Amino acid sequence: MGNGQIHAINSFSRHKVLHILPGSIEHLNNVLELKELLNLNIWRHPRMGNLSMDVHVEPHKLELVLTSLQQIGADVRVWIHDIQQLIDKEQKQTKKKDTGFNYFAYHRFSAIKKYLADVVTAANSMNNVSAQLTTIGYSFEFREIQMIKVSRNDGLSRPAIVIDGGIHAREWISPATVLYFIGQLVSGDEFDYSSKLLDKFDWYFIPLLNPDGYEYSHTTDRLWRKNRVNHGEKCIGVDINRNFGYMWNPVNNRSTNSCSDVYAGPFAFSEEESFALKMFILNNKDNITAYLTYHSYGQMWLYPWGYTSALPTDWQELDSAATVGTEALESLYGTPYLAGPTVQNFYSATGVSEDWAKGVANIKYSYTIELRDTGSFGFLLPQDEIEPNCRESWKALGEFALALAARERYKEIKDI
Ligand code: 0X9
Ligand code: ZN
Repeated sequence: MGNGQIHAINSFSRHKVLHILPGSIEHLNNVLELKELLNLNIWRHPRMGNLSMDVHVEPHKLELVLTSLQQIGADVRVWIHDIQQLIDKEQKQTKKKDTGFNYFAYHRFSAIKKYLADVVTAANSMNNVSAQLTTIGYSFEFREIQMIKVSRNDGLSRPAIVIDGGIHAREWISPATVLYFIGQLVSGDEFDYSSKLLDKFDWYFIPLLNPDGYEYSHTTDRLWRKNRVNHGEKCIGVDINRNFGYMWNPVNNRSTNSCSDVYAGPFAFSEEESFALKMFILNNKDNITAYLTYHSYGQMWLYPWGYTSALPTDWQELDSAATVGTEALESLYGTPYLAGPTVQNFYSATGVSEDWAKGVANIKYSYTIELRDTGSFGFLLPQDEIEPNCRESWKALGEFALALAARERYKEIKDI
């Protein structure tokens, strides 16, 4: 694969995702050793209290993996039989719409760029909303990293909520969700949140933080995760969500292998994408109440810390606000979401944006949100799930933000 061309059709044909359930920590360690040895790609990591994981296995490794798992004594189920079949299914399901932007399809970088420009034009013809587009940085391949600010146009400054998407290239549902949020806020929404949300907050969206990786996942390798930087090392790409400068790559947890999917980079903020977000946030940090970074998959609303099982002192406030979000989300279609601390519910990782936003930029309400699903399709979420995913996520965001606004008001009243 490579050279920016469309990858060979059926390049993931007969590739499987195995759902592995080790019976004990010892089994788990054996499975993780096997994963290192055979260079397998983990789609979903084990966590405290749930040792199961989803692992991508290429056809030529399958037999060896299955016999090794049998020897280890770990339970295994074939979760996805043929990754390529899901990729084909995902591509086919674009709903045709006659006019305007189709929120319920996955789009390329250029279409997203055009959409954002159109939003600005549309907002400028309204009399109570303003949308401003800025480029907060350029990727390694020189694509714009765009940020759109949506606010009332009365010249007042309000507490800000910052939302990003697309840190990980293959998680296509993430930018799709953030684009939907922008549309709802600017043009109005079915739940009547937009007007209230604009009265309470200034909104900053970076829908596609990793444009190079995203394009590569469209043209060449659907399962690409990192950016496309070339640091002159063996392999291309850094995991932007390991590159933030808080607890960056501590010695006991080093990911110095450039070929790893979670390579942390040569130094903290070595990457244009993480650096751009850092500069924007630091320049505005006193106004920012919440930072939400959208990923997939797992259906979770997670708060710090991501690097340790310790909790921040104000974790209960973060927990109750997250729960407002997940309960609102579930009320629409009953999609189960878990609200909780990252390490207890997921796995620990260092240099993640959620930790940096709280630990360094001091943003109180910092969350990683893992969108649909729980593994049936994983990163290859079919396009017919975009709409329900977006509607429920918007409901969650609306209720969450209104709950924060109510708290802020309570604080102001107390301060008087
Ligand atoms: O590993 C990540 O960067 C995030 N998950 S994903 O499957 N979208 O790649 C999670 C980041 C949250 N923090 C920690 N897990 N520590
Ligand atoms: Zn992710």
